[in-house]
Amino acid sequence: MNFIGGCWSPASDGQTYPNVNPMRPAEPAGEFAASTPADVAASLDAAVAASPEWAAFPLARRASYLAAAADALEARGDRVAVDMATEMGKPLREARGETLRAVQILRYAAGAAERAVGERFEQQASGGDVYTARRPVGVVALITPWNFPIAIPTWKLAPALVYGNTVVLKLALESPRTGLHLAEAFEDADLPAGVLNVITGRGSVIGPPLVRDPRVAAVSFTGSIEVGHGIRELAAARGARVQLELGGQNPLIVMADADLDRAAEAAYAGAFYSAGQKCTATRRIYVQSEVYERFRAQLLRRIGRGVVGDPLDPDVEVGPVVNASQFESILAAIELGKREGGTVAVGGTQHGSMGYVIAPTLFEGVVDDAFLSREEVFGPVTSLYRFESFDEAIERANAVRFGLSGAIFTSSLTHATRFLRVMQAGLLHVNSQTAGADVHVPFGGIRSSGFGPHEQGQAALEFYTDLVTAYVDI
Ligand code: UN1
Repeated sequence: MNFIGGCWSPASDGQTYPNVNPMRPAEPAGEFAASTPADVAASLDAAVAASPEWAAFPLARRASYLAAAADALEARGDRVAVDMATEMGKPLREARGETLRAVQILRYAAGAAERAVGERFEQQASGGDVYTARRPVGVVALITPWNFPIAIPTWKLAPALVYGNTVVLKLALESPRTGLHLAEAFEDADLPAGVLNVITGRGSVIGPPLVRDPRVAAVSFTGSIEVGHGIRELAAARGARVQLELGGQNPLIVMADADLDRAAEAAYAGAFYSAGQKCTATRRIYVQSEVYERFRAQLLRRIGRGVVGDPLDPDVEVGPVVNASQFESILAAIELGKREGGTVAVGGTQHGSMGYVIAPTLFEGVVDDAFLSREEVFGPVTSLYRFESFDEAIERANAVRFGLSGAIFTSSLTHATRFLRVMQAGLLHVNSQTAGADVHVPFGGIRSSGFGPHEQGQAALEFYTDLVTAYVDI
């Protein structure tokens, strides 16, 4: 069911689609509304109608709904995590963490009521006040992916709502059940009808009418470059604001002076947690020649110890990928990696015989212009490269069109500092893995990894508000 205007309703024509459990594809996993352009129109009608009253509430009153929704989401946290593991395969331990992150995001956004929303100056001529203020942009459309099915919808809608916008949230086709928990949490919080509207269904059917509608002032999207660029074109054509979070091809550099235990653990987690289905996942691992063999052995041992399989098993670290087509395309990319001269050090095939589980896969000997070195393979696949000098590592790490995240392991202040100056990425990590995001700081990429203001932290204010400057004389 969709959540539109405070009510639960089926798609306008009653159509549904089946959801698939990637660990047990043969078992039914629920039916969800296959929304139509008419459902988009209804949700926009509701968002437009709710907008003036919501925008006029004091910030602290809007924040109180977010705080209440955080409590409601926390109370249903276990169910959210199980639904997430079931419908998109994220292992329970990470699914729990992601749910807590969503709760934290709501609480952080609620705290906006206690933070500055502008700056005060003195006018040059009169000495009177001149200050900046922020206004909601109006109705915003949020188009979200399946790989962080609760955190990403939350990090878009929390700032959108607290700063006074009303929302139409389109959930990913593959993970509707998880996202609908958010609608339920806001319903429990007694959010006024129409402030948050949540719809499910196919992006190709409901995305274009949503993005094209002149009532939508801003569109925030996380997903693939191809879809993102299409959205940007549609939105830009009518002058709407647009924010895109796209892919990554994130490097991890291991210097000879690094703590190799920590580096190997970070490589494992960065490449294989969530089955590598994070735009921040580690796709390339550059290791300095002197420690290459030692690091390789350590990483292989870690992979050997890794627990792979059913995402509902609380010990499992790597579960299935999201669906059959991702499974096929990741296996095809592995074959291409081999044809292009790479060797598989471990993995490379399905793990076991159940579900869409791919064994954590480590390549070696992949050349710099190979597909695996340049493009994003959204699965548990990473490659090891050997380098001699720091400058060489940086040059090769930067030789892709993406710029989301990058990490270095080193004990040298010089290497760390130089890395922080020249690594082409929006998220820089010294001695931590490429993935992960704190809720109170900006998140986003440069180059082809993103477009528009970054998300989260104070950066979210930029996207979800208009800036005005007020001159006041007496
Ligand atoms: C994280 O690394 O924990 O879609 C967050 C993605 C990113 C979020 C990554 N937008 O994978």
